[in-house]
Amino acid sequence: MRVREGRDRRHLWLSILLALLLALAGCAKGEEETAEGDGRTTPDQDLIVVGVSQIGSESVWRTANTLSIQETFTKENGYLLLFENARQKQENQIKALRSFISQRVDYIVFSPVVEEGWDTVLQEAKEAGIPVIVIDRQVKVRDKSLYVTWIGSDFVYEGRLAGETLEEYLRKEHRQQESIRIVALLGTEGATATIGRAAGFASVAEEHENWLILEQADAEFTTAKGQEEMERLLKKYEDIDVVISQNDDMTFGALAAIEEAGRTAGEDGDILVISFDAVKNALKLVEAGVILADVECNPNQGEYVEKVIRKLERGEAVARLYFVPETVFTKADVAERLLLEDD
Ligand code: GZL
Ligand code: ZN
Repeated sequence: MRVREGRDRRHLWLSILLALLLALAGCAKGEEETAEGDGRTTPDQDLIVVGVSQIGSESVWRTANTLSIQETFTKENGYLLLFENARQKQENQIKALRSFISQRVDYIVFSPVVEEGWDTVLQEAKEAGIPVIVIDRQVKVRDKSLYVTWIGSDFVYEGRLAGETLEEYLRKEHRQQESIRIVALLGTEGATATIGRAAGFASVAEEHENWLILEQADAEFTTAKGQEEMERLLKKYEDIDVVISQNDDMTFGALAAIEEAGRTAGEDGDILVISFDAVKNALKLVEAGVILADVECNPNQGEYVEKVIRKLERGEAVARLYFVPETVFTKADVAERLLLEDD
């Protein structure tokens, strides 16, 4: 999809809008805006306009994901970023995408809160000639040409990593025969992370007839719901051996509920907790032996999106999907990542 021809058409009135904004802000320095730092100047009308619709701010992971976008799409790097937070609502994302289309941005980037319901608005973006890059979670659309590429995590692989780490631990503890009673805290229903992580873990669990998944509770990726659902599960099942919690925010809530119920989490406790996202405060709990394992979910997608946009700007082909690199952390290997994250 040739992008450059469309730019001039779209940019005439955008730079008028921009000049107006700058004039209003009293900092209009005419066309040439000198970027601080490397002294490179990017005339406003040459900025690549990127409209980003972010799901919300439901989790520590999401905050890191937003930061990686905002740190990448700066004026110094040659971008004008239009950033919209949808507060977890699909209709807010669709509104944001429509506003990007009417503002004739150069690129649309978004993380879809759920997989279904995007065909119409993405068809409108296609008709407007605006390339769409999907990040993080995925969309289910009939016409695959409605987006250029998807960048994110291999969630099924993440789920398998959780299962294999539990397998490894139980083998080391000679608990392969014991009945292992498992509950799961699921993220947003219909989200790719939720679907993939559950499928990946199930593909390992089904290899062990002594593993019993008692219940999978919807806890929406938040701490509050994680605590609420864990309290309910602890009351309902007196013997829970393992909690598979699909993100660290729900894990923080679950740990509070476990403590409140007078139980203990961790290798020396009676409930093993496996989590996802590997945010810094959770990795500290891995190091302390409270969380058995934390599957990383790499939030730093901004730089990958930028590489794709640069390729599109050069008229180069891009792949249909890019998996970001990630691993799983246990007590044995969490120290070096924590050292790296130390500011
Ligand atoms: C995963 C992302 C999930 C995180 C949660 O890529 O979609 O959404 O695991 C976040 O923390 O809410
Ligand atoms: Zn048991």
